[in-house]
Amino acid sequence: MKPLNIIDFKGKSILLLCHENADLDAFCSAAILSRFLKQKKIKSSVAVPSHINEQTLSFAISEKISFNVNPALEQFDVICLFDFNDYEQLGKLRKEFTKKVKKNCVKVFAFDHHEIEKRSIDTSKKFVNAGAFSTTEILFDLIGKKFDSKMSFYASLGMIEDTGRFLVGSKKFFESFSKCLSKSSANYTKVFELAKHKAPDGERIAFLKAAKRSNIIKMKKAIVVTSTISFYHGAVSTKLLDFGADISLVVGTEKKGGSSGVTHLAARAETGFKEEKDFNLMRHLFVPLQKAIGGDAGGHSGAAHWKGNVNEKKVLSEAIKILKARFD
Ligand SMILES: [Mn+2]
Repeated sequence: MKPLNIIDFKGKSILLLCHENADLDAFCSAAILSRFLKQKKIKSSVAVPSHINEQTLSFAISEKISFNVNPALEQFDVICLFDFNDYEQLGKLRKEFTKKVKKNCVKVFAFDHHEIEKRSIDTSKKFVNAGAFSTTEILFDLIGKKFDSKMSFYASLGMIEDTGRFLVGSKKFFESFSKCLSKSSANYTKVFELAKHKAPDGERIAFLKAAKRSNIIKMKKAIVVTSTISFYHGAVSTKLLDFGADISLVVGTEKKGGSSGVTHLAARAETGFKEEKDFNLMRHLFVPLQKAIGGDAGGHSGAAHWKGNVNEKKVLSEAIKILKARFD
C-alpha cells in the first residue's frame, strides 16, 4: 500500500464519505482521517448517503462528531470512500457520483478492506488491503504514528466491531489493536460495550417470544428448530441457530390493518453443518419449496428467505417435509 500523501489534500475541498447505513468501522475511519487532516490544518466533512446505523449514530453524538446526510457532491474536489467499493453502497448518491466521476472533475480515494472486483468503483488512489480486518486498521497502518488518543480510540472500535469482537484476527492485527487501546482515551470495557450491537426492545422481545414458541425436530442427521413470529424473521432465525440447531426455520405473517398479510419464512443453516453435509439452503430447501407452493425465494447457502400467499402451517410443513427427505 502506498503512503498517504498530504499534497493530495492541501487546498482541496474534501468529502469523507461512509457507505450507506454507515457502521462503526466506516464512520470511525472517516473520523480518524478528519482529525488527521485537522492536525494539518486541512478542513474536511464527514458524510453518509442517507442512513447511519443506530449504534454509530449514538457514538457520533457522544463523541460530538458532526456529519452530513446526503451531501451535495458538486462542491468537493476530493471524495474519500470509507469501507466500501461497490456503487450500490453509495445509496441515493450513486447517480450524482457517477456523473461527477465521468466528468473527471473529482479525485476519488478508497480506504477499504474489501476485495476489489470488476464492478468496484473506479478510484484515483486506493488505500485498500483485503487482508486487513477493518478499515480503521488500514488507517492505523497509514498514519498510526500520528494517532492521538481519540484516533486510537476510534481505530480500536472499528477493529473490534468488524471482527465480530475478535472472532478473527492475526498477530499483526492484535498488535495494532493493543497499540491503539494503550494510546486510547477509553478502557477495554468501554470499547467492548460500544461495539456491542444493542438490538432495539422490539427485536429483543421477538427473540424471547420466538424462543418460548420454539419446536425442536430431531431428524436422523440434523437438528432443526422452528418457531413463529410476525416480525424480525431473519434476525430471529439467526438467534435460534445460536442455541445449537443445525437449521432454523422461522415463519410468520406480517398482519397489516386486519387483512391477512404475506407469509414469510426465514431460514439459517449452521456453517460447519452446511459444509459437512454439503447442504445449501437455497438449492436444497428454498428452490424445491418454491416449486411446491409458489411464492418468492432468495438468499444464499446459509441464509435464505421465502414469502408468499400460503398459510403458515402449510409453508412450515412443506419445508419440514423437504428437510426430512434429506436428513431423516
Ligand atoms: Mn469494515
